[in-house]
Amino acid sequence: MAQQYFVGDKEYFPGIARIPFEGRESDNPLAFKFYERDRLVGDRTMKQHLRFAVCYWHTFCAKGADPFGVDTQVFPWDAAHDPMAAARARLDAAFEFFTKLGVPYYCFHDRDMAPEGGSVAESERNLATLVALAKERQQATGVKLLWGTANLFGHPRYMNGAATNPDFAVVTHAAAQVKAALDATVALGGENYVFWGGREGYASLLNTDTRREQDHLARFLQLARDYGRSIGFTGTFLIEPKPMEPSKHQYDFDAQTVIGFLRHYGLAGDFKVNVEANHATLAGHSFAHELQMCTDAGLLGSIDANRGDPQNGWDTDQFPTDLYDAVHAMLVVLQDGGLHSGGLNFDAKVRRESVDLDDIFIAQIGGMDTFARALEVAFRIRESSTLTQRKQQRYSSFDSGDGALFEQGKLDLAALRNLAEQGGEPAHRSGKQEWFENVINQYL
Ligand code: XLS
Ligand code: CA
Ligand code: CA
Repeated sequence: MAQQYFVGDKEYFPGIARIPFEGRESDNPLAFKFYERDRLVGDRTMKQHLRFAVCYWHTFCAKGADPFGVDTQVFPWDAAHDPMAAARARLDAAFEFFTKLGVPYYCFHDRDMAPEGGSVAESERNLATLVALAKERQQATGVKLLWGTANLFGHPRYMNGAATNPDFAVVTHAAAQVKAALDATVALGGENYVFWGGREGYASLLNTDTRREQDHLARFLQLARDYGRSIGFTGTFLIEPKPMEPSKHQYDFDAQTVIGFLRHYGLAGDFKVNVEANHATLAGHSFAHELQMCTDAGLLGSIDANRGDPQNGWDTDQFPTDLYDAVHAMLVVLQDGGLHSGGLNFDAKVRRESVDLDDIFIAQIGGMDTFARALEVAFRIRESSTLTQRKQQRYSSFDSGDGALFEQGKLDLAALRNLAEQGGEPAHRSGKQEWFENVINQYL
């Protein structure tokens, strides 16, 4: 009997079987060209290196609406009128999708999985009911939770912020939601828990006490950390930076801002950073820059793999296709020793115009193939090119002699002055930027 890849009582993607690997010559849109799960790259398989995750929200909840138009997607799992029945159907569709695609992980917000109730207690019950079902589905399919989170931006009560809301009553509701989302994450064995503060910022400085709000944010994160640890969460808490949208300015602007914040408030031991590519470019950085800043700080937690559109100034959350960019990202990941307990979560959605049900498979396959190829290329660059060596060589004057003494803090400013006098004008040394840039192309 053919293996069944759906776990509920209905198949939501009939006609689509488990996505096979067919290699780059294949013209089957529903096949991997580069991602071969069990293929070894160094001492780990592609699956172990890449730790792919599907995001629940864009994939099964977002239906193509934009500020100028209503939904364009019609999803079969939304047919039921009762929100809890629809949530159950969505869960079954989600696990069928994860299984057919062959991803090891997924990520979700509380409200993606279960509808908000009329009270705190009812919302908690709704979530707990769906979490129990998700646990069964995880056991049946082997799919695991990369991270859970709470949606602290959608409900109108959060219009002035959640943990940073000027009204304490709203802060308590945010706490209730995070508490329940942490319970859910622990129940599902989630490896990380994410805070993305879309409305933790301001629209106007004139009406905002930014100092108090940032203190409140830190206090809130401390309480969440303490609660999480008290219920047995041993994973990593992650902050996901984004400079703006929906707020004009978000406190978690970019990686370096978050790193400074975590260190300032004593949170760096439990929290790391979840870097999203599209948020990096919105902050005026590159994806690789954000990854590098986190790696340098020892705080790279996980990755939301997507891309923006350079001609649009907002968060388009498109699937990654730019190989050069992905190779650069994977070079940093490999430098960091891999993704550890993080993963590559495709926080990306198909376009409003992509309305066939197989489009979500095609999109996800494209993202996975991009990163599978990028992994191989980055691995080869590190193995066979002299890129890493040449980067180190640029700093060789600090490896011995006075340069080493400087690094060790054994020279004062006056001593440096005397060395300058003795040494005379330094020779011009080329940065060889174009050579470095060409190496990536050579290995593509
Ligand atoms: C929105 C964010 C969000 C987080 C999770 O821009 O990317 O989806 O990843 O709350
Ligand atoms: Ca985004
Ligand atoms: Ca994200």
